[in-house]
Amino acid sequence: MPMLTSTKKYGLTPEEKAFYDDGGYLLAKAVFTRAEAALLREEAHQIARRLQANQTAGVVNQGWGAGAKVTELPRQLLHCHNVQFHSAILARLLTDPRLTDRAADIIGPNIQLHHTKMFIKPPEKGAPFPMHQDVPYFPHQHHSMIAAIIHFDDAPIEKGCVRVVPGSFKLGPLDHLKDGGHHLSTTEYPVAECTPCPAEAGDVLFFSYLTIHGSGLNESAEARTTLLVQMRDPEDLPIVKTHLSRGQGAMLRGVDPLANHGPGVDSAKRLEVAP
Ligand SMILES: O=C(O)CCC(=O)C(=O)O
Repeated sequence: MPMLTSTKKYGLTPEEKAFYDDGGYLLAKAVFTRAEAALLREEAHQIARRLQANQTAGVVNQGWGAGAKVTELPRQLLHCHNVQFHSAILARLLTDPRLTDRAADIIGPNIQLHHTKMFIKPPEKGAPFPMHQDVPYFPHQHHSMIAAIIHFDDAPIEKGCVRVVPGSFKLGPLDHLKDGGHHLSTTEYPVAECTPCPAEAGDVLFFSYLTIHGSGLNESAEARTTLLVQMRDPEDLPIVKTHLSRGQGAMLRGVDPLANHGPGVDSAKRLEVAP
């Protein structure tokens, strides 16, 4: 296939699509090869090493304060937003049709970047995330927003793989507690009782920003390395001016029918409440 084409080659199978439509999540297997995942993993760890050498604020933290409600053990997270500004390999990954063609079967033909977030959950203390929806962080008019978590190494249960509540997107936006990250009650939604999505290097977990998700502590001897790509239909406007980031509004697939239209020329500033 030529490099520059808009022809769709890598859609979801009808079974995968039906699974997503029912559950609001899908673990797509072997989207990238193990060799590619190993390369991406090294790239991610190099970014983390550079940021640490530069003493970049916030690169190593404890994760959400509310992680303390999930475990009393020490918690640590290596974290970097906007990785596409750190590495061309990671920039290229965002428009790879193996990712975006599958996302198009969920969002539609046009896919716009909201933000990227790399997480390295270090061995033995990789921070957990209490169960939550992503919608409170960046609510949109039509709820087209999805996350794709690309796994750069294996993420079995003991590594603190992502967990979900199947079908929970049907509940719509829920009220969240706001202490230490927007999250749901840890007694109502205990992480350990939610459905685990153990993944292998190269797998991609897609889920709606309405799907309740979270993850446990990485208790294993190896880091868990992932890149989360949050993306939306460019015609689905934010209803709150919040969570802006560098690169927001970049097109990953298709076109932006609203480009240079409306109150902001720059799509990252096109944040006014939809009419
Ligand atoms: O990567 C994880 O373990 C969960 C991340 C997550 O829930 C989030 O960033 O909203």
